[in-house]
Amino acid sequence: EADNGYNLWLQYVQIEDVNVRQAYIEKLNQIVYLNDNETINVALDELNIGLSGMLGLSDVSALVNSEKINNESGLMLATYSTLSDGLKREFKSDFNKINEEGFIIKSVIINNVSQIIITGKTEVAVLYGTFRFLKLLQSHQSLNNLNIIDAPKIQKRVLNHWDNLDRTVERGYSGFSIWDWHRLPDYLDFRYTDYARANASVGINGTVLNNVNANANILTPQYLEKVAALAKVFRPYGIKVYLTARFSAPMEIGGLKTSDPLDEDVISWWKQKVKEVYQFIPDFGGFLVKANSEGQPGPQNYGRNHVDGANMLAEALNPFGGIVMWRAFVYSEHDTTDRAKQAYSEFVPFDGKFKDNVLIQVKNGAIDFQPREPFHPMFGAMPKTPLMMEFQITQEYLGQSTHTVFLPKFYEEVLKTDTYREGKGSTVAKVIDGSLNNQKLTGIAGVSNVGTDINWTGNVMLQANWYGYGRLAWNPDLKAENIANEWIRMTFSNDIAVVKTIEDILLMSHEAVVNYMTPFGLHHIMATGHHYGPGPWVANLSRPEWNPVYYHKADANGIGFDRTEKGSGATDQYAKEVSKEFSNLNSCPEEYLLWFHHLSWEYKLKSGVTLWDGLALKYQEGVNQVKQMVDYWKSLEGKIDQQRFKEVEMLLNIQLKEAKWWRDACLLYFQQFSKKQLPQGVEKST
Ligand code: GCW
Repeated sequence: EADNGYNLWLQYVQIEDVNVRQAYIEKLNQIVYLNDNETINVALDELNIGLSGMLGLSDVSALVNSEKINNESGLMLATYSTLSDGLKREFKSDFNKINEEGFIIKSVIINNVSQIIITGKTEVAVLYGTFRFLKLLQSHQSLNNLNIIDAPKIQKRVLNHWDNLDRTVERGYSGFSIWDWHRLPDYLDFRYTDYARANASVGINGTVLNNVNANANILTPQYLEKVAALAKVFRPYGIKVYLTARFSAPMEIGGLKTSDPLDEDVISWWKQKVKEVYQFIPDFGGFLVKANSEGQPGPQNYGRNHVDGANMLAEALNPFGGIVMWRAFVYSEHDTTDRAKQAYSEFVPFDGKFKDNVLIQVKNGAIDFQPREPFHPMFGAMPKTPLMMEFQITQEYLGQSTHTVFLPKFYEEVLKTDTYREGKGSTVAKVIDGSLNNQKLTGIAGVSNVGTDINWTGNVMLQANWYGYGRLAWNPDLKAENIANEWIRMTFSNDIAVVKTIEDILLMSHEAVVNYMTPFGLHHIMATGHHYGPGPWVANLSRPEWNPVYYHKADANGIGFDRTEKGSGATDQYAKEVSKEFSNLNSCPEEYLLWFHHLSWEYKLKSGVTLWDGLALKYQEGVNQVKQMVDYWKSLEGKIDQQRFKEVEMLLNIQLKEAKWWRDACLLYFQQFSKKQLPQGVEKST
């Protein structure tokens, strides 16, 4: 059989075991809904697709009614306000535990008949509960005595699309942009709805439609009309639309002579523009801005600063409830000592200066979405400013859509790291969910890996990264392992052997890629421009901090970037406990060794081998891990559909070939400096 992967984790294939199916069917004699609303309607649509698929029911809609419960056992969808007084009382303490988007799924007995109630304060909460309910069936769990109470810990759970208006996608490896601007607003591709379903199923509630490197055209009425059409499709699913705001828009599309954020005409131009946007899209979410970064215009072009720029936009959006997500990804060619220090130096002094509706969006690490980076020192360092996490779901530096890398494992690693900013236990997750400093506004962004490929992400295994990002955005304390488990059950199979095998592959994959690309804290040694494959030798680019040699600093004496006090001093940007840990060779985790230290080739690692030998062995370990992944995958033949089996098999084989390429290229290159033989156990170049 074939499965092209289009249905993501919303497969809803028929449950094979008749007994399991029958047990579910007996619980679902009717589906009652008490709110007549477009969001409840899409929840009912989803139940229809899900239950007819999984239970083989021919007419789910016949079960649906909007009347109060009679004596059939079944499912009831209702917001708090439509619940009976009795149920309101019964659920009171549960409702106290949830926010506007949280839901309750509970088994109750009404008139001697058992009912499952899905409720929440809003319709969207009920929709989220519906997806959770369907997940119970997707993963073959019991529907007895349900008592699930869950609510998102982060408010703005957003995808960032680096999609251009010509449908190319910057750093996108899954085809073209799914936004068909040419045929919008009147032609609504069915993908828009399925995209919304997928996002809502994991609780993603916002999407920035266009690239942060963009011109201002998206803000013209011609495009706003198209944006409004997309917003209309997404609205029932609780998804708000956001756009990037190019700082020079007042000049580019407004005919002004300046874009100075303190200029009266500029201020009123933006106010007018924002008003217009809200006429098209009344629930517009707000702007994402990349300013004074990699050539993008910004307030500094006029001698102003990030606060001037962000606050000017924030004031324009404020009357309508919109927010500004101002990116902290800045580095300048004028400061060449250590790019890793620049965002912190530029932003931290502004703590407390931004308006209430501004979030500062910070990449997980201080360089740029490397296979592994220590957490960005800004996390925890701006207690009076809401910081938003920016993860990259698309794999710019991680083998793009060819290599299988399960990113939730890495996201989890970052989120649970302790910043020590308010003492022990000040994890990055607590900075992001606002609990560390009592933030009123919280957010998280993931740079999307979605495109026009039939299976959305180019490689079905990477659907797990979209899914897992959403799950962690909902609850940054979730375990990657559990996320993998549920994703596999929904996407491939509940067969224990299949679940276990794919779980093993996913959970080892991130460490594998780090090992064969950038072990021991090496970073930014990818080929120039496209960032695919190795390129540690590149040394001639116009900006020094674009050259891989700037980052690894390999020479006859050793390798690594000294960021301790003897070096760039970047370690000082962390809380003193963390700074000490990273600066001191005895306590610095070996994962970050060469990120923070320049060490001789003879340096003794914890295992007792020299750095050179250890490095070579790590590259080999990465290759071995991919071999293992290939073997594990092969054992699935016949246990999952042929199409996805074959596709992933081919991709894993490419990954193996390229893991060797990485190992060989990097070791040959570094060997010129170390002048040492490869240790035993490392295969010779192929
Ligand atoms: O990761 C780098 C990418 C750029 C990207 C930039 C950014 C959108 O190479 O393609 O531009 O970061 O995050 O702004």
